[in-house]
Amino acid sequence: MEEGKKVLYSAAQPTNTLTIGNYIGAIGNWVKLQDEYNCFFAIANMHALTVRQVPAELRRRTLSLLALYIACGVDPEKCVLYLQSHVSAHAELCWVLNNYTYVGEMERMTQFKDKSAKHADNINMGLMDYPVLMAADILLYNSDYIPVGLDQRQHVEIARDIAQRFNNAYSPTFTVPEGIYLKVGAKINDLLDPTKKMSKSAENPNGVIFLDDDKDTIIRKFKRAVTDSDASIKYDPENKAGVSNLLTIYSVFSGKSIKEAESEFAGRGYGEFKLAVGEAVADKLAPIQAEQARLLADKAYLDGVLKSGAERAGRVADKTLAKVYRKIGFYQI
Ligand code: AQP
Repeated sequence: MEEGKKVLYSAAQPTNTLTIGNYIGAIGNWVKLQDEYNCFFAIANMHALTVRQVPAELRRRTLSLLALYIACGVDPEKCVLYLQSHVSAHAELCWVLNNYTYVGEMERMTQFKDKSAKHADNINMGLMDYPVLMAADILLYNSDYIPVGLDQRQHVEIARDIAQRFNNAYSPTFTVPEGIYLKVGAKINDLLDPTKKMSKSAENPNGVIFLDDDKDTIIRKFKRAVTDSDASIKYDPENKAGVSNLLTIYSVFSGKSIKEAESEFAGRGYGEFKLAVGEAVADKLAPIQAEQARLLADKAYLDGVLKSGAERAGRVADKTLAKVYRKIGFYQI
């Protein structure tokens, strides 16, 4: 950890293959921030448990996600990369913070409502408690900034509330974190329903570009993307959700601004535009996929990254937890 640098925290769940939404809203952005901040990036397997997982798949996806982080350019020498369940302080602080969080607040969370509707046969306590565990994740590291997609904004806000509530009840303990949201790409939408967030557990995979999709699949999915009948390639999320979503994706993957992309495609047809978006995405993902496969063949290296990450994260987290235990009156020997 470098003195004087602010702390940045983020995570992704090993719940399915990640999507370009996760790449744009999270991992790709982390890479740009890793030099400026002391970064902690977790694989949130405890969060993943809130919906049913197949154990062998969860194990496999954990390493796959770690390899993906590194393949995307997150550097384990610069950042602390670790598995959430390797640092027991997450569960312990979550339990403490549960007592400073109200049931009504959790019932109002959009993600809880959405996931309860989607998994009506399994509305478990973990699903409801997800934001408190996320608050524990963030607060353990005295994080200043949380770069996440817009879908997580409500959870960052509740983490701030919980931190302030605890600080007021005792004395300043936690840094009150701030969310960082991208100007372009904070919410990538589904290709077939461009008013809805692109999600890795979407029912119809044709609206979702997974980071392990091959070029043909990517092009096919973009060809089918829903647009409109207006035939103009302009950024207007209110009235042209599909085209605006495609422009956003193109802008991130080509490195051009939205304005530049609009001029490039002025007067051209949707078919040509969709093909160009698909090609830009496929060209960027191919080397990431190759590097991920190379890393996955070196399990000893990946285990080493996790081991060192758990030690580095654990040191910081345990210190914060000890402080909390002292303040709330847990007897220590
Ligand atoms: N569509 C998106 N656009 C921009 N950012 C997104 N993120 C997710 N989807 C988009 C951001 O990715 C980070 C990690 O997400 P996560 O693994 O915690 O999963 P999630 O937010 O629950 O995303 P999914 O894809 O919808 O997963 P499932 O289907 O498993 O619930 C977060 O920073 C998130 O904001």
